[in-house]
Amino acid sequence: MNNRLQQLSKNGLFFFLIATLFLWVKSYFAFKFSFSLNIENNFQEIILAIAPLGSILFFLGLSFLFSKKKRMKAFLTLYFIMSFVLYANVVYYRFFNDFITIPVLMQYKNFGQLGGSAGELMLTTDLLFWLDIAILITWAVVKRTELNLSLKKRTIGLVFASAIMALGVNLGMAESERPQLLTRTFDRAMFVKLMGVYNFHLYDSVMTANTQKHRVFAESSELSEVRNYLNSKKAEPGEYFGEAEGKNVVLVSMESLQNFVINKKVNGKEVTPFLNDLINDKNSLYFNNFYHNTGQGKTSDSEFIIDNSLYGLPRGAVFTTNAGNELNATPNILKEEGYTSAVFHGNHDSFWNRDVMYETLGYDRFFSKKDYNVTDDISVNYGLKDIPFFEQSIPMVQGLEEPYYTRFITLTHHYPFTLNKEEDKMIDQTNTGDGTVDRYFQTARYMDESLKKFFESMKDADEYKDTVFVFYGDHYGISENHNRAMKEIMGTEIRPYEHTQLQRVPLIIHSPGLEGKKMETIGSQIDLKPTILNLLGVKTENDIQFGTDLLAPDRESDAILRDGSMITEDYLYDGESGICYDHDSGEEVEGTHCDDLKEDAQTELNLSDKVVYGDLLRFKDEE
Ligand code: GP9
Ligand code: MN
Repeated sequence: MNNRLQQLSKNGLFFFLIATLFLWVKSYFAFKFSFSLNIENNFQEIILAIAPLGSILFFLGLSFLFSKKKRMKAFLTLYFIMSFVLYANVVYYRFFNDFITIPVLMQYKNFGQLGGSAGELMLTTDLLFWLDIAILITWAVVKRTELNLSLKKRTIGLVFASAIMALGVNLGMAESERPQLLTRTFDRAMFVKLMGVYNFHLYDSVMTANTQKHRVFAESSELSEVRNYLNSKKAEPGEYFGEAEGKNVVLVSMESLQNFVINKKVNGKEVTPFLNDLINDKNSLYFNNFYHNTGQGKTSDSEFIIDNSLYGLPRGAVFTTNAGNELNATPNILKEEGYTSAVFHGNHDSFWNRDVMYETLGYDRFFSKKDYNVTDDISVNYGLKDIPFFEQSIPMVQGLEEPYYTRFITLTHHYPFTLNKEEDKMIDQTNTGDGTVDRYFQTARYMDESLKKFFESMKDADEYKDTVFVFYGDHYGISENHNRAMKEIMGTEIRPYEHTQLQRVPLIIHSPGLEGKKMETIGSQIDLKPTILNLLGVKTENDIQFGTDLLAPDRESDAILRDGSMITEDYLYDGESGICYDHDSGEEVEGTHCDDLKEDAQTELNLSDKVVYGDLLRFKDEE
């Protein structure tokens, strides 16, 4: 037996496999106990265990590319680097509750924060992280002469084949658990949970390189091109300019709320009684033809679009891909006017890279999950339920210095639209047989109730009279996959025409003293920044912004959606199918009627993408 062990200890393959096992187990334990990844089921548990294997085999396998003489050193160095990456994340996580990314590494100011406390963040038990390395080094030194990593070519091939297989299995399982994990890049915690920390860094590197590539080749002349285009679509602000000067701004992002639920009844009951009343209030402006422009970045896209009047990107979420850009967002603009800015949201702060992006946008405060008292009892789905969310937010708003610019992001009315308490179910579900659609109205009703309570509390807290409220839907909640049930709900076939019209989201601007009316102008989220700034009396005419003030009398009444659709008073062009419709009748018309719309939409989207990809606003002062 002893002899056998002696023999094995000289065997390079055995050494390689034991090292792999060490690193695998260590990574798994770190993932499981050093990060709070919120494992929801056994399947996720299995994914978590499998996740590190592929990259470990692959990276350690790279040592075979070195000459036999240098191979052991290369192997131990690679092993050390991977351990270091893991450990660095563990320490970083203790402080930031997040994972290291390359853009963050480059922003040393983040590490400045960590600087002094790095020592405190290391624990004695962390020595365990280095135990395996000590064993491997000792092993390699003791057996120096006999132990080497010269494996047969076939074995090496097998190592790489296993790496690829493990990676493939991991990817397949991850995609089935969270479709579009790679393309949408929504959440680092989610990514690490499903793909492990090593793959995360690989992915982050590719993403960063991609962003940098665009940026490096951009030139300041491109910004002039954009400006020329924008000059041609300027609109003079009208009588509402300065109507809300010096007031607080409260934006409420209404999760997944589409405009078709407004004034809709389900089983005889209103879905959004509060919003329906608010719309009819004499101090409310209601926009009936207001579209969302979001793409894969969903809520975060809507935030980006609204604060910058730039479009989100055709792929991925601009919050994650371009968080390092120079921007000219509303919070920064209003800072000059003496405003404080804050975002309130009951999910954890790294979701959609918000913690990083909000700094770029110029927010002073981000009240996220860690600032709220979040227990299972008052959570559902992604996090804190809307009613307790607003309840707990009130003292936080009261603590802000006035005037303030704030956004409250609701969460409960999010796919899959579930509620866990009978008392939260204020109306019955519909019964189309499509669960998503049927539950949709119930969670919408719950959110509406939370808005009503919020509104009342703001009045009680004396935060109402000097405030402009902007309630808007962030994006659609019901996708094309539910057209059958939606036909039943809407009483009409869902063709591309109806589908595009379903991209309308509610927009209500309310403030005591404001002259209310119903607005038929066609617009979209891209128009909110100039609308809000003009209401506050802040001139924006020289800003790079793709939207126009929705209250400007001479504005072009139109909307461009991220998929290339465009809606004008005359026509509706659906970007996905390429079909052209008469706007009012909804009848399909000759495609040539929409040639201009198609081209205009493409031009505008491309120019906006150029600004974002090229980080063109950094050239603002050079022009
Ligand atoms: C998550 C919330 C929902 O924090 O904003 O995100 P979504 O999936 O709608 O983009
Ligand atoms: Mn959303």
